[in-house]
Formats: sequence, C-alpha cells, structure tokens
Amino acid sequence: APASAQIVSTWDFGAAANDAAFARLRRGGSLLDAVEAGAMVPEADPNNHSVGYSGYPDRDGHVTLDAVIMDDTGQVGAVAALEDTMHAISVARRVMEKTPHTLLVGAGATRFAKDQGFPQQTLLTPESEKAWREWLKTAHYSPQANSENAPFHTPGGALDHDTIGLLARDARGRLAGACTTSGMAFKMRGRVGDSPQVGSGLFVEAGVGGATSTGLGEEVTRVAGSARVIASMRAGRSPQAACEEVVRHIATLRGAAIRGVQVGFLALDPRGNVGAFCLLPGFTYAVTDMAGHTVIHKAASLF
Ligand code: SD4
Repeated sequence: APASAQIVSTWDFGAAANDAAFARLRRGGSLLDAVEAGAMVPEADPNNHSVGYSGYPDRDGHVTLDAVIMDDTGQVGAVAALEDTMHAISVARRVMEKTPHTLLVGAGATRFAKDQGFPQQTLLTPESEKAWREWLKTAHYSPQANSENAPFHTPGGALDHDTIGLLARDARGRLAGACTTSGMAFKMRGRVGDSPQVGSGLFVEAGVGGATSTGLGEEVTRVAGSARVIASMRAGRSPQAACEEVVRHIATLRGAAIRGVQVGFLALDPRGNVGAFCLLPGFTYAVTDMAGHTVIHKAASLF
C-alpha cells in the first residue's frame, strides 16, 4: 500500500510534513498515523507562528490550539482552544480513540490532554510574545473584521507559513486527513476557527475524497467549506472544479466583505486527482507522490 500512497498538504512547509507522513506510511503506519505524523512537524516548529508551539497568542496572550483528525470510516476527533500541549493533533486523535465524543474544547480539552499524559508546557515563545506585545501597542481590543489577518496576509499575497491541512490516500483509495492550527493571531479569547470543525476545516468521505481549508476561518465556517467541496465532488465535479466552486460561492455570498481576505481549499479524490483554489494569490500546497517525491504547487486564485 505505501508504494502507491499519496500525501497532499497546505502551504510549502507541507513538504517537510509530507516527508514525515510518508516515512510513517513506509514504516507500516496507517493513513491516520501518517497524517498525524505530518501535522506534528509544523506543530513543533518554533519558526511557524500559526501552528502549535510558538503560535501567536490570542488577545490576552494565551496560545490556544485547534485540531481535527478523521478518516473515511467515520472516525473523527477534535480539540479546540487547547492550551499547554504542543501536539494538538495527537490530543484530537486521543479524543477520537478514548472518548465517546468528537470534540473537546477549552479547559476540558486542556485537562483531558494533561490526564492523558501529554507533556505540559507553555507554548508562547519569547518571539511570539514580542509580536503580541508589539500588536498590543496599536490594537483596539474589539473584534475588528480582518484585523487578525494583517500579520499574515498582505494584499496580493499571503505569507507561506499558515495552518496545515493534510490529506492522505492509499493504493486502494482509502483516505484520511488532519488539520491543525493556532488560529488567527491575536483572536478574541475563546475564538474557534474553521480548522477543528468537521466539515469546515476538514472533511473526508469514502469513495468521494478529502478536503481541507486555510485562511480566514470565519469565511470557511460560514459555508461549511470543506463539506461543501466534498458535496461538489460527490455531485461529480473534479477536486479542482469543486474547490473553485466553493471559493466562488464565498466570493458571491460575501462580496466586499472578503476584500483582502484569503481562503484556500485543497482536495484529493480516491484516484489521486488533486485540486486547489483560493481567493488571493499566494496559496501554495505540497504534493508527495507514490515515490515520496514532493512538488510545491501554486494554487490558482479568484483575484
Ligand atoms: C483559522 N483557518 O483559525 C485558520 C487559520 C489560518 O490563516 O489558516 N490562518 O481561521
């Protein structure tokens, strides 16, 4: 099976994540093992300020993590607003495996992770704290539309470090996916984005495909974006056409409200067709083929 597996993930840091995911498959791991291993790479990376350790904090200075993992047999686990555990994806998987629930949030998620023996540590690094203190100087403590975007997205392009969503496929066309993030920088305390919400940040369906999203989560959640991509594929569209359909839908629905906002979708079908589309230029994704070779692609954009 590993011989014809395929891994895709969002952004160009996905290359390192895909390598880790592929290595896990090669060692006999399952698709879930693979996407978890991949997601753990940016989670541990101190230079990535939008996932896991060293993520930018919320407005109150707390780093809070969102993650989801799922396969195409209906298994799913997620955490939102998790604190003090670096590998949110592994806690999400533990929710899936050890609880009767699909989503734990906030203090409950944090306590569950601790009880499960995950190492507890502060996730705020001096560098992230500095960025937050810098932001505090000018920030109004009120939910301003798109202010969270500023550190990441400039008109005409998005920074290449962002939420990671991974999709994996095996030789038989079975699928699994993972998505993990520290959410939008300097978000309101308690804010949960698209990433950990099944159907928004990630969706996987047997025989149809997997889809994941990145960008301003509110614009994805509003339309249950990843579930909508899969619905479009179920209706016969290719992964590419489905990603385009949903981005166009968001643009039509939201009009001027999404000016300067980035949203991107990445999708994979059971035969290995890959699609991606975004609002603004700058969204990249990494595709790793059955030989373990990775190519970074630039997604086409609406604007
Ligand atoms: C969120 N979609 O929390 C995530 C984060 C992200 O650009 O992708 N940021 O809204």
